[in-house]
Amino acid sequence: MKKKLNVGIIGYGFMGRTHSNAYRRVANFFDVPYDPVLQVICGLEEKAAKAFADQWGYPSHTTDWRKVIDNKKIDIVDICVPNNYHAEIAIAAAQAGKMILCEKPLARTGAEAEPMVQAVEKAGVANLVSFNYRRVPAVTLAKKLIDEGRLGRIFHYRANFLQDWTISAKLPQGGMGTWRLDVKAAGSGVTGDLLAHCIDTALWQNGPIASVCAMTETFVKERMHTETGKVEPVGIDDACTFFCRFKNGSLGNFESTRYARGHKALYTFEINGEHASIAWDLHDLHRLSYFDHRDDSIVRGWRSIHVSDGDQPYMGHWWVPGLQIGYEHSFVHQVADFLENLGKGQPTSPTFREALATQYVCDAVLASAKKGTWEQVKAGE
Ligand code: SOE
Repeated sequence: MKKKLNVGIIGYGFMGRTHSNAYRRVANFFDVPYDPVLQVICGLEEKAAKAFADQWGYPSHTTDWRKVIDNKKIDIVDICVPNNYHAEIAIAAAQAGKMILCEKPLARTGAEAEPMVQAVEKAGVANLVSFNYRRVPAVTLAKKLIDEGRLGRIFHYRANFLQDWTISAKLPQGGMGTWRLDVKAAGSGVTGDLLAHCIDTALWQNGPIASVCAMTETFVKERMHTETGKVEPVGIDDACTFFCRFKNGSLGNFESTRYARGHKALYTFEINGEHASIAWDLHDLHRLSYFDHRDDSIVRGWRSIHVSDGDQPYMGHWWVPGLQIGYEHSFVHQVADFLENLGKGQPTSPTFREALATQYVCDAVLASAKKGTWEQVKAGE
């Protein structure tokens, strides 16, 4: 019998669902050394928390996150609430000796994230930040190809994350569903919400970023605030574009917006190296485009790898070659890696400390946009 690990999830929104699904599925498909058991769901409203508990098979629910932390039975605290609550909950959970999974971004700023890193390291508890796209098999395969040296020296890294859901000026800021538009809750707009994904993937694949030069824009300057009922200034960045220099000498080019009509969640990246290039697109997430200049010239060209074979990352755990998986599986992979590493006494990437590096890049991007200058990125220790 595997040891059971009791899980308490704080937050029953979109991310609460992706994480609940991951804990439910993981042991069916991965031979993980522990059995995670959903024990308690916590959310703001009693009725919604109960409905969530019933739907996902949680034996209990609460509206008070401290009860999750104080519950001696709980081994893993999983944080799926707006960014302004991450620090307080994570620090309390670490002090109570709980393992922690925290949704991205780790916090609103680097300064807010630093004590979170200290708390988990002082308590010696396992910790992970949910940058789930790393664990889409095609993205993991891209990392493997880079690590194998197939691309050779890397010259360019470019990434986009485009959406269109906040174009209407009638959309409010604050509250369930629209807290991402409220700077007090989110910390920033597309930079912390979307570019943080691109930055995390880029740091993982291509190493540290040394300096950045950014511009941001807030297209809708005032929105009704759901909590005050008043029209208030909007403090988030609706769009952000930045250039950067990586420490390995390559150049980076990143863009994100919630004003690209027609794009719902178009995360793409392209990496150009001396010998080969790689491109990926979230809307076609199981495919990896790969060009290798060393191929015979008469057949040389971009190939589209359908990442679904058993010897490609994670895929041996799912169906049979040729049958693809989707977005939700990246969260299952994240929990699988976490449990597997836990069994070996190893950390799982990105830890809080590793995610702090992403936070520092976001800080530098926002500072650069504000001042109109190039900014050095604080080095993650
Ligand atoms: C925002 O719309 C959002 O849900 C992000 O918060 C997620 O991190 C991203 O994966 C999809 O878009």
